[in-house]
Parts: sequence; structure tokens; C-alpha cells
Amino acid sequence: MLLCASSCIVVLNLDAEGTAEGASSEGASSEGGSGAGNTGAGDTGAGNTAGASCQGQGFATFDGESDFFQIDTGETLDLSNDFAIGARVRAHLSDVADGYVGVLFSRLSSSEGKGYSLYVFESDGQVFPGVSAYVNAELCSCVGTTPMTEAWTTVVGTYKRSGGGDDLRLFVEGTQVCTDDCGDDDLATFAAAAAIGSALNGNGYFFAGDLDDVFARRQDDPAVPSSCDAETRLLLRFDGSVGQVFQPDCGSEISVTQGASTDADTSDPTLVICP
Ligand SMILES: [Ca+2]
Ligand SMILES: [Ca+2]
Repeated sequence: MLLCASSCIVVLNLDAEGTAEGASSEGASSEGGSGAGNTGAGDTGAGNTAGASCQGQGFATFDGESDFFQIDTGETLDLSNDFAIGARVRAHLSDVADGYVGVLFSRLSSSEGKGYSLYVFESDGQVFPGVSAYVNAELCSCVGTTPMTEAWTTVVGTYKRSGGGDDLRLFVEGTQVCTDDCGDDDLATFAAAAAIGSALNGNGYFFAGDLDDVFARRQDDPAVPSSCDAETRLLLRFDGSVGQVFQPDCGSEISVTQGASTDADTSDPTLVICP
């Protein structure tokens, strides 16, 4: 297929379980969690604690099958006019299935027609980053055209109302790789609890890979926050051991839950703490 240019439409039904509309303009189907197909079993846990993997002291590993965090946000993540959502990402690329979509961060519901999401998706056997947001109930999307590697990569989506046709932007390693015209309007406020590593409520699109420095900011600055300020609503550094429910590094009103419940279970991501 032709790789998507900036005008490519990415159709993501990110709150649906099982019967996804697909990841790319080709409409490839996904079977949600079972479709991701990459267990990452050889690349998790203690095996990841050496060298460059540990620049950030610790990170979270997601198995592509069931792992996610729930983010109980209250109104803290109402990023209505001006935002940046991002993470350092190390995708697991082996055995990526057709139609794979791995959600990095989602507060998006296609049934509600609201919210925003950062993700990676398969196209023609390769994996690309993307960001989507609903504006006036229409999905606005921006995707990268350079495939992800298995190196740590900073992926950030930003939104800011603009009359110039570039409200939504995607940055990879600090470089703008895509813009999209969302019509110069505000995002609707949306009270759903966010998710990291899956669609809302753990409903499929499980990410296979590692995440660090996951953040959300009420400002369209693509830099990873170095400290907490009023605009930084969420930052997760994963640099120490945490319980089933824990506080992020930034975001005092937010609690994070490992997996589908507060019990230890197979939907808990693996926290890798470096020596
Ligand atoms: Ca870290
Ligand atoms: Ca759990």
C-alpha cells in the first residue's frame, strides 16, 4: 500500500471491544487484545534492566495482550483547548499482526465522539505513531510516516486551535512530522477515566512494548516535562516500585491503578526498575 501522508485518515474505534474498524486507511480489522499478537515475553522483566534501557531508571512494560493502567482523572485531564500528550516509547515489533493498534494513552471514545488518543499502529508490516482527537464530534488524526524502531523514541501529540489548518500536530524525537486541520475549535470536555496501554476501560488495542515518562499537559509544548507545574496535569516516570494504586509523579489529584482491578492479575503491566 501507499504509506499514509499527513492527509491519511486513520479510523480508530478506540472504545470498542473486539470489532475494531481498523487501524489504517485500509481499514484492516483488529481483534483487540487477541489481535496484537506480541507477548514480548523475551523482552520483559529482568532482561531489560541493563544499558540504554535504563536511562530513565525505570519504565513500564506492556505485553500487548491485556496490560494497561487506568487513570482516575476527575476533571484534571480536561485538555480542551491546548494540550500535549506524549511518552517515551519502545515498541515491540516482532510478530506485529495485521491491523495491530497499540494505544499509548487514551481518553477517547468514538461512541461519545469525544476525547484524544496517542497510539501506534501497523501498516504494511511496519508500525507508525499517531495522535487523534475529536473536535465537534469529528475525528481529527495525524500520523507519522517513518516506521517506529525498537529504540526508545519520544512521541508527542499536541493540539492548539489554529486558523492556519494545523491545530493537531505529531512530534517524533522533538521534530514535527505531521499537522492536521481540526477546524479551529475547542475539544469538548469529557469525563471518562483515561487509560495507558489500551483503549478506555481496557477494551482492546493493547500496546506491546515499553513506556516511560507518559505525560499530559495543558499547553501545546512537545517537550517531555522536566518538573511539575500548573500545566502539567500528568507525568508518570515509573522510577520506583509502586502499588496497585499509586500517585503519578505529577498530578496530585490523579490516582493510577494497575490493570483491570486493584488485585494483582495478568492485566497489570510489569514495572522494570533499573539497578
Ligand atoms: Ca522512568
Ligand atoms: Ca491489578
